[in-house]
Amino acid sequence: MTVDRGLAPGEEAPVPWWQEAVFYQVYPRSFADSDGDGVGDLAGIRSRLADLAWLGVDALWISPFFRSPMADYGYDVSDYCDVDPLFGNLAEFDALVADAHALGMRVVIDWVPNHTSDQHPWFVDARSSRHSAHRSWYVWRDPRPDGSPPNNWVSAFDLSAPAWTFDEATGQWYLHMFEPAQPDLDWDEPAVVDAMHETLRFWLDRGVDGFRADVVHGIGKDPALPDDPPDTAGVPHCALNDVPVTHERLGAIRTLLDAYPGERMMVGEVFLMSTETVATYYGHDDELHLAFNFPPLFAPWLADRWRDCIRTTLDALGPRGAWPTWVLSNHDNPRHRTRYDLAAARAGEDPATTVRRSERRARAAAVLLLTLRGTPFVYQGDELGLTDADVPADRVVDPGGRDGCRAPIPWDGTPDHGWPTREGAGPWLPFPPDADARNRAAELEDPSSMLHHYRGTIALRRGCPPLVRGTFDLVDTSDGVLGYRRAVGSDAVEVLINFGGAPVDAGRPSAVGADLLLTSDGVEVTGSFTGVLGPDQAVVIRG
Ligand code: TEU
Repeated sequence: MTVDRGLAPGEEAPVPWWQEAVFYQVYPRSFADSDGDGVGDLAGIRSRLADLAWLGVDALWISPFFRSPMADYGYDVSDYCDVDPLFGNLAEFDALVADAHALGMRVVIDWVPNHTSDQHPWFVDARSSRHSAHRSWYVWRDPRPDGSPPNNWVSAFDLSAPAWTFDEATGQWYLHMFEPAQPDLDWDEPAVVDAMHETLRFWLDRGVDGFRADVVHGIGKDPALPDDPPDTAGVPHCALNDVPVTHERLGAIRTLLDAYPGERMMVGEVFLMSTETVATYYGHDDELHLAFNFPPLFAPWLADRWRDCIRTTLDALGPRGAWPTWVLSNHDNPRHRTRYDLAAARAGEDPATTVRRSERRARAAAVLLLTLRGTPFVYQGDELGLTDADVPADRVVDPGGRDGCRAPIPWDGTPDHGWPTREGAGPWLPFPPDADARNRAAELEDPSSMLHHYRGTIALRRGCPPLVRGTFDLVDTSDGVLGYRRAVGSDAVEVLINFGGAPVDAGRPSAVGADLLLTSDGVEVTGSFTGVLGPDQAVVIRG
């Protein structure tokens, strides 16, 4: 992937910060609580910035903290330009950004352009009458002759429910790809485009480094609102929506961002499962700077499947000069460690074996995430090796069944794990399993912990140009092993990952004797590679 930037021979192209950065996703409700109400907040995040700088991450993506009735825990925004009192206020946000910048970390915030809350004043006005000033800001349609919704689209969290809600008072249906409390904006209305651009400027002027744009491929919809094809029955419309006008709209957003100094960026959540299609949302370096790519988030822990994911990604993005992203976990899906363990159980692995392998697999996955070509996103708590919380039925709160991965971060081994709540009721969700032992304070004390493994791998990456921006080539290995070579000129490293639970000859005779730079199991890293990988072991060696 060589882009001609008109440089002198031997001169290295400057790389935008977001290509070199390790991002860390903060889900504010569950990160850290400063005021004892059991819900995390901005001051809580601010109090932990030094810990994140110590970990070595370069940028934070903070999930929504805007005013919201919390029907979807902040992804239902009722004021884009204010902080919900639950999380603090604008002054605390400014202080958070200033402190993060002083520590050398960028701050990227979530922007939710596809829908607002039904409590947003725009929608309150829109539904007040067919003739209201904001009626055209949302997608309203008459019922079909039999009274049914305008088309067959289904919503994201309840696949048996239409993506439409009938408004009795005004006699029309409104569109919502998610909850009824999240009406979709109509970006065909120029006033919506202007108003949403204003919300970007509001935060850019406050100094944010960029945005993670929620379901951003939804800002264009086919104006005819045709039925989804019958063979996609049961697939939410948000996983299918892909129309040309969205690209124009992203181009305008890119122009807006690029007009600001300081390389402001946008990483889009394009929730489409075809990586080839997702690639089109980068445009030709004139739409999204980055887009999430979800097949790896759902990929099982198998060497062949990962090889396919990597090939597909690099083949789809490479020709456009588009920079990949890698995600193993986020706030919408079971953590990868939980997914891999559940898949092993389903495949008949003995539970005692799973206990032994679980930590090793998660450690190898960290090496994979942090050494692929592209920008890695670490989800809060993955650096502690957390698994999902068991959430009893009477504590389930999320309409999308995603509470387990949103469990609060256990900061220490005290009974409240760093979440002293005023009424002693504890945080809004239960803690992940084993929080007495698996918490930040305990892992900080233990040099062999997952926390130190993440820190060490991030540090290795930072000091190793081939891992940050080098070329990428898959290499031949034995079965069950994934191997790749990263290089900048003659400076090269090789990454080898054993996806199996038994020692294996990696099938890389040429690598025998190479200097070991990192082993995922934390075993002595001085010395040279013997050619054999331990069970579930990843190694980085000099190429
Ligand atoms: O997610 C969009 C999305 O498509 C996923 O929620 C997907 O439907 C889900 O992972 C399937 O399990 C974004 C946010 O990340 C999510 O938290 C919000 O609930 C959603 O948009 C609506 O804003």
